[in-house]
Amino acid sequence: MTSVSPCEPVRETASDISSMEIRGAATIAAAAARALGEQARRTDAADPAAFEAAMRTAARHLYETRPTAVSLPNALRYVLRRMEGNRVETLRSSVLDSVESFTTRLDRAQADLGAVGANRLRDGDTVMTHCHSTDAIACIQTAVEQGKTLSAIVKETRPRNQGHITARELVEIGVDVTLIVDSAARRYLNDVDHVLVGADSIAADGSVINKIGTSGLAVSARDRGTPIMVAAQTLKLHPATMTGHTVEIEQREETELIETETRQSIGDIEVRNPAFDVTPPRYVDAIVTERGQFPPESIVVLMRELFGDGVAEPWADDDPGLNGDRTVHDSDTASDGHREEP
Ligand code: RUB
Repeated sequence: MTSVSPCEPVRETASDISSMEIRGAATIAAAAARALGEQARRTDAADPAAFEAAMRTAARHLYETRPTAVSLPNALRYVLRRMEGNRVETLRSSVLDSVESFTTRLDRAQADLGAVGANRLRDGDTVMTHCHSTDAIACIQTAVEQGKTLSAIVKETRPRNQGHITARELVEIGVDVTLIVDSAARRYLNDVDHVLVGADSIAADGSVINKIGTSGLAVSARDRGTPIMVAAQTLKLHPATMTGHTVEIEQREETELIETETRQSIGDIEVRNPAFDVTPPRYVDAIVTERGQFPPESIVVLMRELFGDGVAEPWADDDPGLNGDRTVHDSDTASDGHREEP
């Protein structure tokens, strides 16, 4: 089989995901789906087999960018599984249609999830956030639109300070924001009514894989009796974890933590920079999705309903797959390869 290199927009999107110009699980999924659409538009394939091969190559290229957010393989799966036809033009239009339906579903899911999450927030509540999650912000935004006044204590989220993005967006929607260093979280938990975070993957056992620091925050919050709410559309459900696969935790560049010169001046040290961690289900009170809220232990029921017992891996020529070949460490999850309604 001839291997064609992905088109420019696919390579650019992949590069932006790797460098985190495009970041956050839902945003990555939407960008990857749109990039597949560009590939479909630009593929000058002579026959259906060549078109399909080009699409799979593009999907693999996108897949290999970041390993932890299952929204990425779920998005790729959603689009590729709906690729059908025995002519190039039919295949192309099926991909373009599914890219559009995927992005529409994504927006609708976030709005629906926001309404469910907003019901948990009362007028006058204070929320503590970690990292930047569009799903979490959707809950706050909907609550504000319902007329509730909310305050937020926003963890800066080292090393990349995604908390600054959260702070800016919350200010824009009229929330009072207090920014804190990550290590101050426990000190402020007494002032907080909810911890509200997003997820990159949710494993079949209800474990939540999210930005590094989430698990420590959840343990402290449980110690203080503060409820921990995870906002995660079903795109974040990791179907491969149903069959025992684990979720790979991305290790990022050491230079995100410390400049080379400073490091050399310290001496012979190891530097580790895991981007995500795993919060066990016992520390999570509710997983808020567009299908309602779930205790983490019951998320597997929803996962089975959405994915069945298996996970197709249509980007692989001979099917090693986007999810199946990833080793997960402590847990795994999430996606949107949904078998489901149109
Ligand atoms: C982002 C992160 C977010 C989830 C959910 O990590 O951990 O909490 O991706 O985001 P990074 P969303 O900045 O390393 O991508 O709710 O927007 O999908």
